[in-house]
Amino acid sequence: MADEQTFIAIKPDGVQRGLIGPIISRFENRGFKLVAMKLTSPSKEHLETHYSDLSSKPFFKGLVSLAPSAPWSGRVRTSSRLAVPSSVLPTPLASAPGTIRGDFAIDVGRNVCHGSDSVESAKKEIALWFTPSEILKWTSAQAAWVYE
Ligand code: YYY
Ligand code: MG
Repeated sequence: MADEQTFIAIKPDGVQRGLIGPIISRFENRGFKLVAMKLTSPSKEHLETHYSDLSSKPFFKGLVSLAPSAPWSGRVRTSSRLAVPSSVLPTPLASAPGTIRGDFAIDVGRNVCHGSDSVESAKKEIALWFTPSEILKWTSAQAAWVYE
């Protein structure tokens, strides 16, 4: 049974390219359960907090304006394989076909989505983007057909 939550953000390039639906479908199709979602235009300060671990990187200033973002109930390692965090494989070129970045992205600064890279960072990110009351508790009728 799912006992982890992950945080996925579709970035402005993903929104502009009309990929909200296709990206959400990837997670639904894999068996993830959506527990909260918002369409938002975060402040620079909010994004600086989200990406605080990257503050010394040369590309830090360019990381602005994320858009819709969502925590999903499922397994973080599975969600990472859907998105492929660039901390391990920085370029979409290195992302395998079949992953979101591997199918939809070419350049690292236009990699269409963010995905938490660990259970620990997912907890921090969900707390940064959502209040506890925004996270829905619901039972998916599919759960027994997704998890053994
Ligand atoms: O978690 P993930 O998004 O896969 O990568 P991070 O290493 O955390 O970097 C966050 C974000 O920064 C990445 O999605 C694009 C951007 N970025 C960049 O523009 N140029 C790089 N060389 C590395 C990362
Ligand atoms: Mg990261």
